[in-house]
Amino acid sequence: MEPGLRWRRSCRPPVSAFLRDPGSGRVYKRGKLIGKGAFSRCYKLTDMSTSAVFALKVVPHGGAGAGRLHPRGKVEREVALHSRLRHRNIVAFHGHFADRDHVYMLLEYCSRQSLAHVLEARQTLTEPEVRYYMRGLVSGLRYLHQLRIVHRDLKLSNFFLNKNMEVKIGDLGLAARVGPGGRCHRVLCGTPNFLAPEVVSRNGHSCQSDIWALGCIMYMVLTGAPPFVAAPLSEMYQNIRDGRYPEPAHLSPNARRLIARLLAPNPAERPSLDHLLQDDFFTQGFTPDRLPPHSCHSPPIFAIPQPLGRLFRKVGQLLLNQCRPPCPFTPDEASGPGEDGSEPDSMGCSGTSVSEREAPCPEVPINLLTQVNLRSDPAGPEGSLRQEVEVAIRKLQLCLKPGPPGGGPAHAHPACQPQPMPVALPGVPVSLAAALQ
Ligand code: 9ZP
Repeated sequence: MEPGLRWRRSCRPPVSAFLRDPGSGRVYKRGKLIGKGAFSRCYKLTDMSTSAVFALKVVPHGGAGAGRLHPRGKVEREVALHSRLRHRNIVAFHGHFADRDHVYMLLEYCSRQSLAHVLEARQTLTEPEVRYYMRGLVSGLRYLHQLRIVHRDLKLSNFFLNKNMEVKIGDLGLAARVGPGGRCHRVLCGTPNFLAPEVVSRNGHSCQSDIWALGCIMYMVLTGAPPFVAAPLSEMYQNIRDGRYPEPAHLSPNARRLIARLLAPNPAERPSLDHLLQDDFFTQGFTPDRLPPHSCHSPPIFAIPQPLGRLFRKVGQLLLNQCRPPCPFTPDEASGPGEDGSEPDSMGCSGTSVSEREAPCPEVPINLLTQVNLRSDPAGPEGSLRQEVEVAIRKLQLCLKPGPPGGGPAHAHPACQPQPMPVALPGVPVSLAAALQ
């Protein structure tokens, strides 16, 4: 069939293999199709003169012959809003141009796709990862909210990951500015994912409605399922209005408490973005500064620089011994193969960690061993070792802090409830033992 006839039948004008921005004169080469939306198609795009790579969003103009009509003015609104934004946790807007058939938006290319892809591969994420991602999301969202912009469609597939695993909020197609009352009554077209009670009750969308969505997202990445599911829709809306969702009993008490705060039916009771990062979930647990790319498909093991790795391994084993005496492994076995550096030291706490592989007791009495995988790393450059050790001590102190009263892992063995570190640790230099307390 003749190409022109084909697109008129499919109602989509073709996108040229080469595109020229008439404003800048730049020429781009269109790459592979990376996705399709209701009104848009997205491609990888390369600048022919600089080799810079972008994600290209192509939207047909509304009007005759444009196929499925894009609501008039919507793309112009998205361009006007997004093009003014600049923040490391918001997908960068690099420019736009149009021809007879299309509007083209040049957006930051995120080679590791989205958090939806990560969750699909992983089913659930660890709490340190969730803290890492949420810290980035809160930062991007705080920027939007300061500009009185509500996103209105926060969801995992709108959180993009660049090659360094930095998270970026994207797709501002439903974003809108809130009025002086802090609410936005603009009609929501499309199907936003995590509707807040006030949106279900048609009281308008506010910044706090985005916070509700963050609560749904946190629930989803930690449990693998959304808190509210549509069966039937009227029941789901009632559950949303009541803030009633299946209790995620296997999560840490701090995670459960923060989810409950975020999913408060009354928007005024939800924490502000500034208060969110002060929550115990963030302050009492380890947050990595970066994530390894392999965490897109397998749980990460976080690293502690040597020589602390070896020490921590011993401390961990001493604590395991306390956990359920008598432990069947001997001090010889306890020093393990990692000592000579042939196998990484590991004080794992989730996934296939020390608690599963080496310890007789799968539930371990300290937050450290329930929240994070720790592995010793070869020492960094000479000069940075002291600094790394200091940072590691601070992080370990946070991890080792016993949870609040009764606040151990929900499934913990009674003999494994959080205990303060002993004053003297056999075999541990006193100064370091003190630093760890
Ligand atoms: N998709 C499979 C279906 C082929 C991919 O392989 C794929 C790969 C990506 O990078 C390697 C990628 C998306 C899909 N990356 C990416 N997608 C974006 C994006 C940035 N990077 N965005 C920037 N702003 N908005 C987003 C948005 C539109 C360009 N997307 C995707 C959303 C759905 C498709 C593209």
